Amino acid sequence: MPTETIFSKIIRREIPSDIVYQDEQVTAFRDINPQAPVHILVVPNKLIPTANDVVPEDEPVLGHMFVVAARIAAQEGIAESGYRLLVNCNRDGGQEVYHLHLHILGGRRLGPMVMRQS
Ligand code: DGP
Repeated sequence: MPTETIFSKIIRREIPSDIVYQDEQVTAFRDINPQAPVHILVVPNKLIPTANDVVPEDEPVLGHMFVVAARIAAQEGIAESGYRLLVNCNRDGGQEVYHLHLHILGGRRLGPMVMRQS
């Protein structure tokens, strides 16, 4: 069984967070450590630890995450100016919380997609 993270408690509203959207499939809330003026995480209510753990049965919820992200981007006023949707996977991807989530980042020019090697 995958191990629950803090996100499961947020989804169940057992700990406080700034939830901007929730339905039976996904929960979206503001990141505690925002990297841009708009930084919202869209999380499947079902615990999927990483992108590696996605299975064909998850296709509906994964598609729904994009539909919800587009709706939130419009609500936040960043749809036209643009934004970035991002999923980190495992150590090299910089994943910190092992409950799959889609970052919505926007509200400023975000710069290069990845850090350049020095
Ligand atoms: P990642 O590196 O892709 O696993 O991103 C995890 C994000 O989750 C990171 O930007 C900070 C955010 N985060 C971690 N703990 C909490 C929390 O308790 N509440 C909220 N709102 N965000 C959190």
